[in-house]
Amino acid sequence: MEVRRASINEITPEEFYEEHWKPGIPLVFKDASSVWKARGKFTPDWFREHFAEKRKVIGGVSHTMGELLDMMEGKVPGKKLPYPCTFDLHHELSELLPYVTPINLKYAQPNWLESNWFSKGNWGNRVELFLGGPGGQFPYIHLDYYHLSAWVTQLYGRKEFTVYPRGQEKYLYPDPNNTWMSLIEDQENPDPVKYPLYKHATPIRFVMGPGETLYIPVGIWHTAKSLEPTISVAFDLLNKENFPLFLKDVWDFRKENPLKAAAITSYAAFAGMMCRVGDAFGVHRDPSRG
Ligand SMILES: O=C(O)CCC(=O)C(=O)O
Ligand SMILES: [Fe+2]
Repeated sequence: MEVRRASINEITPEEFYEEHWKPGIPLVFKDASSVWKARGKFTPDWFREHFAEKRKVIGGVSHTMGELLDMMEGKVPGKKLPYPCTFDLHHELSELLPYVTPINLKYAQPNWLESNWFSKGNWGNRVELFLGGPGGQFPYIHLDYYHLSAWVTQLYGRKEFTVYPRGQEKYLYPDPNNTWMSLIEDQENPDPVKYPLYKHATPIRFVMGPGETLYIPVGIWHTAKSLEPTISVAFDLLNKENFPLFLKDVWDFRKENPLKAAAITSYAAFAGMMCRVGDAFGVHRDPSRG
């Protein structure tokens, strides 16, 4: 299996919805990010110019953005930028939102995470800026939290992505306590004694460059590695197709506290129903969310 790469001239939002979103087939958009002002602008120097003093605590240590960028570019001897190093755009860097609007790139819609119903609370609904240094690898092969589909747009540098065709979780050793993450430690050379079934897996690896967006459907195991200094923005998508699995996670993640789980799951079920009605009426949602 190869991942299809398409330009916005080659696929309309409607075709995307039918051919990729509904059946859950990954796609690389070559240039959907052309609607974002971030395209071409997000470089380490631009971040230094505007946000050098912005602070982030990583592993209990407070760093400025300037220091993080220096680590990312290999300018601090002996210090690598931990991967992933992320900023939640809504809560930590909302100044950047105008540069990534509409977040949905005109393809990731309808997205119920744009709706007021899901704007409060923790549903995995984050828009995240990723900074990565050379060799920085996502810590585990995983499915995205809450069965959301993921959209990752590369804005600076190249990143290698690995996706696994649907149905291969039996070769990937999901952690029984966290069924969305694999137990495999060394993703490039899984231990054949500990993980004998991995040899049947057929990872699909490809490199994404600046401007490209990867759509990772629900249920597709994946991971990523920064090949050089990189800047990306990731957001998630929820709508009627992945809502049943999402709702199950809303319950499962809280079931130790059944009263709270029941209250929150009931709210989510109601919110989903309202979004379904909103879809039917073509309601306008906030394109700065996602
Ligand atoms: O860009 C990456 O490192 C992977 C992002 C990802 O898979 C995630 O945030 O869930
Ligand atoms: Fe992911």
